[in-house]
Amino acid sequence: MAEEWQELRVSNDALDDPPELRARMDTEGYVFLKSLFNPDDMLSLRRAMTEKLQQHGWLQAGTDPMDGIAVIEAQCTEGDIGYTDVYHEVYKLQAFHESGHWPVIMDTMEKIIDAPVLSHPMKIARIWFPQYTDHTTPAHQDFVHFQGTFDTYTCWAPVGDCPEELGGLAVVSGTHKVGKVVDHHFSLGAGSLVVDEKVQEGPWRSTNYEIGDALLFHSLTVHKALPNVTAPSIPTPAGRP
Ligand SMILES: O=C(O)CCC(=O)C(=O)O
Ligand SMILES: [Fe+2]
Repeated sequence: MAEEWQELRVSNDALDDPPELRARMDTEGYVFLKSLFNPDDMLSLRRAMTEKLQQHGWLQAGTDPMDGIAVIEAQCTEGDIGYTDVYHEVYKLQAFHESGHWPVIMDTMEKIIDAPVLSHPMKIARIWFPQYTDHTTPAHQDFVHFQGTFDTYTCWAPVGDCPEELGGLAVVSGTHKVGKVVDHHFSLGAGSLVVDEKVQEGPWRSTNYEIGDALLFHSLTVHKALPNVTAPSIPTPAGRP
């Protein structure tokens, strides 16, 4: 059953106005930008990642890895040995780590924070099996996982179109203003921690993401993934071009 959410505010109108971008991050705890990344760059990354997934048995042999057709029997999650083995194959890709240094994201973050940017060494790939919804990433603040300084921002970007049913990211606007780490407790799902209580009531904001879109948010902004409810045998859309 689909979850309720409202559309993210699109901030492309403020791309040439850094103080306005900064004001939106300060007020809402996120900045959502359509087509920030070059879709060709994202598609090359998608190919490199999905080829690894196919070589290691998570995507059906003989299909185009770009279609992302899962082997449903291979379902596994963070914490399982089998998950880590394949995750590490993706994590070894230089192109994956380089994506966190692409000039467009460095420049955009510099506009938002009005200071030099350091790309955090910890990149995360979120690779999730269809209809494995007990393990959908629960509501959390990223500071819990990254630590360091609250002045840390996440860029979440899909390597293909990511309509609602594929389980894109959702945020609760303004939740970073709490100014601290709120209590979390154990949960199934990526990261294994969920925020306690009220904040989970939302309202949640998300969108039908397209390749190239980027959601930037503060380390204290509460966010989660929507469940991936797609049928395993349906190709997932790679997106433009
Ligand atoms: O895409 C997802 O499943 C959620 C990613 C996320 O919030 C995280 O990795 O911290
Ligand atoms: Fe997160």
